[in-house]
Order: sequence, then structure tokens, then C-alpha cells
Amino acid sequence: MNKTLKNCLLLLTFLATGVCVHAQEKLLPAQQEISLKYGADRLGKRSDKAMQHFRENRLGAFIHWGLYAIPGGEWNGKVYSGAAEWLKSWAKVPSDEWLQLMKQWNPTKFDARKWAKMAKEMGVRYVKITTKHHEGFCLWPSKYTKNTVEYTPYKKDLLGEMVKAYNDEGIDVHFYFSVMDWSHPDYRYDIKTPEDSAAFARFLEFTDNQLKELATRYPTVKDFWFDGTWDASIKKNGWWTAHVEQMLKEMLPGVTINSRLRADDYGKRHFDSNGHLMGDYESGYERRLPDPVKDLKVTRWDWEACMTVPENQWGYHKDWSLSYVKTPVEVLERIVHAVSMGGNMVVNFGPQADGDFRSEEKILATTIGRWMKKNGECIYGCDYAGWEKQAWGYYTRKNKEVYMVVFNAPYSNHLVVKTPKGTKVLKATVVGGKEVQVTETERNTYNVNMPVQNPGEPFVIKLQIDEAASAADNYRDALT
Ligand code: H76
Repeated sequence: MNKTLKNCLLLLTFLATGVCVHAQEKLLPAQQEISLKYGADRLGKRSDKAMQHFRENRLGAFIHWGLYAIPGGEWNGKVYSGAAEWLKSWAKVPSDEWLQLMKQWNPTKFDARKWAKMAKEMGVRYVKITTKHHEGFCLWPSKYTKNTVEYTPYKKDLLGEMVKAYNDEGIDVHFYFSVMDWSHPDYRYDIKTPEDSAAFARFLEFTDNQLKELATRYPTVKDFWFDGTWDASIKKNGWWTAHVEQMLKEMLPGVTINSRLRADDYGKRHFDSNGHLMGDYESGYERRLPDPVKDLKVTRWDWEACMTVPENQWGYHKDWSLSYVKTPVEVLERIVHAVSMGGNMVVNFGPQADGDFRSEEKILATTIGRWMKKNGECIYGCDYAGWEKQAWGYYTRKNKEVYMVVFNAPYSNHLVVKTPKGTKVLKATVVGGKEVQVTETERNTYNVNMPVQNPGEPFVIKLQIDEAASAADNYRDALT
């Protein structure tokens, strides 16, 4: 079977079974745990400064940019509705032919400072950049392959320009890195022969070199987000995923690593054979959120979700009419929903090949930014509040501040609030607006009035509360 066909089949299987996106936690009683060499190296959340910073950032942007932006979902006159960054696979384009696109890579409108300003205006605190997607094309001049920006008409180090520009705006940079590399002759989907073993060993060495190169050239990078790690070849080499995590953590103190990199001694991914999360945060929530009820236990570990604006397009696709495109308010709702459940949200952008952004993405960034400027205090540094969810929207919380983020205004003009035992609502104020009346209707139940003038967009009410000591204890319990 040729590689691309195999790819397609693999992708189909993985889409059908949802292999890469399942958060599973099957904890065994401690005495029944098996001993693992390459399992979780820690139980529970990291509590160091770098991790706190990762968590408090809460809102990020994804940048998917590579050769796939040139065809934008169309190959030989046929438009494929699947994810644009997978076009090579959908259209079964051989690597040498695909890499010819490098000759056209010349983003004349690219201006890293403009990109960074756009991110700043949107209010994102970090940007995750595809250093190398599955196609194998590198945005930095890697010395370990010729498939890099250095050998395109553009020539310059795109990644370096981006890192500097984002950092100059005070925005953290995270690196997306696909281990699976469709253009490397030594990549293997599985290991079946001694020849496969030898090739894959060379491939892992190549990958180590690239990762060391990234960590050395761009030491301000705060996070590595691995993808393309689901193949049998990698599952059979769980040791290597543990080694990469350790290697990067030694090179870059404080760096955070996503769970998707990891496989344990038995090829179990994300969560090890004892049910413990590997890496620093769960990264399986791709284009979906944890279940608000069942998965609220996710507050026991850090997590980050990522989302596309159309149904499933990460790289630039020329035709967004092929699937539903979320409105800015829908995107905002997902951001708030994630934070209300104690997670981060990353919103994806797929820049055009010329280095500009499509107008829909510019509008999205501006709209979210305007809202964040006014209401960002309910996002940054906020967490799961532990209060019973109500139909009007979501709660978030930062220390003693409880925020009501209202997406569904009720005809009753009352927003019902139910507080945990011992917690009283003293006062309610619209963020950027006036105080609204609060009426206690029953013990631990309140009506918070809608603002007299409906704000006409999702809005935030900040509650001043009084918590009995026991309630504070309950709050801590809900987070453990
Ligand atoms: C499948 C898959 C990949 N993971 C997402 C974050 C995109 O990069 C997509 O191509």
C-alpha cells in the first residue's frame, strides 16, 4: 500500500473511532497500579510559576501556515471539502510533487509585526504556531532537511520573525510540531521489519535534532504542542515520547508539553496505563469541549481545547461556504465555556499564502478583541467557579470575584443565581456598566436583574459575595 493511501485509511479509522480525542481516566486503586517506566512522571497539576502562567493566559490563537495555504483545498481543478492542511493526503499527491509548492512560497504581504498587533488586539495571550505540519515543510531554516523556508523564494526565517514580533507585543509563543512527517523517507506508520526499525530510529534521531534546534534557536518558546503522534510506530516507542518531554524540559526550564505527545510502555496515549495524565495538560479536546457535567472532573488536571472557525479547516481553505462558519459570538461562547470549566481555549487562524488573513478572520479577531478589552477580566486568570450552572450562561471565578457571563438573556428579566451553602450575594455590577438589583428569593437563591438597557451582546456581571468559612472549604474541595 502506498503511503498516501495508507494515510487516508489511517485518517478514516481515526475519524471513525475518534482515537485521538478521548480523555479517559480509569484510575486503579493505588495498590493495583502497575509499574511503568514511561508513564506519568507526576500526579495532579503542576503548581510552578510557568504552569500558572500558562493557565492564567486562558486565551490563545492557533496559526496553521504551510504549503497547503497555496492550493487552499484545490488540486488539479478539484476542490476537496476536507481539512485543507490534509490536501496532500486527500488528493494523493506524492511528496516530491507536493514539495514543488515550495517554489511558490513567497508571502509578500507577510508582516510579523502586523500579525502580532492583530493578536494583541484580539486579546490572546499566546500564539501556537505550526513550525512543521504533517506535510514536512518547516517554517524555520532547519539544517536537518531541505524542506524549509530557506529553499523558497522567501528564504528568510519566518518562524524567527514571528517569535520576535509576538514576544515584542508581550505574547507568548508556543510551538506546534507534527511528529508524523509525510515527506521524510524514514517515517514509518508501523514497525514490521528490522528495516522499519532502523529507518524509524533514524527518523527519531532526526526529530530529536529538529526539536533541539527549535529549543536552541528560539529559547523564549513557552510550550511544545505535539501532533501526529497516533501511529503504531510511535505507540511502540513510548520511551521516546518520555525522552522528548524530559529533553525539552531540561533544555527549557518551565516549558509546558501537551499530553498528545505521550505514550507509555504499553502504547497507551494521553493517560498512562494507570489512568494518570502524561505531559502537563490534556490536549485531546480538539473541536470539542469536555462534557460540562461528566467531565467537570477535568479540573483535576490542566487542559486546553482548540477550535476551528469553519467546521474543520485549520489551514487556509479558499471556500469557507462548504461548511458552517461560526459567528464571533459563537466563538466567544466557546472561549467562555472553556474557562468556566477550568480550561484554556485556542482559536485557529489559517493565513493565506500571501501572508495576509482572510477578511472573516480579521473581523473575528477585531470583534473578539473589542469584547475582551471590556470584559477580559472574566477570562484571564479565571477558573471553574463551582456554582450550579444556569441557562443564561457561564460562571467564571478569580479568587473572590465571581463573574456571570450572560449569553442567553431571559424574558423574565431575572438571572437566577444559586449559591453554594453559606455563600451570599451582596452586590452585582455589570462590567463596564452600572449596578443591578439583587433580590434573595429563597435561601441561596437570587434574582439578579437584567441591566435596564439590554447590552445587545454577551455581557458580564461581577458579583460581590460573602463566603462562610465552610463554603470556602467547599470551593476548594470542588477543585481538588
Ligand atoms: C488531525 C489533525 C490535525 N490536528 C489539528 C490541530 C490540525 O493540525 C489537524 O490537521
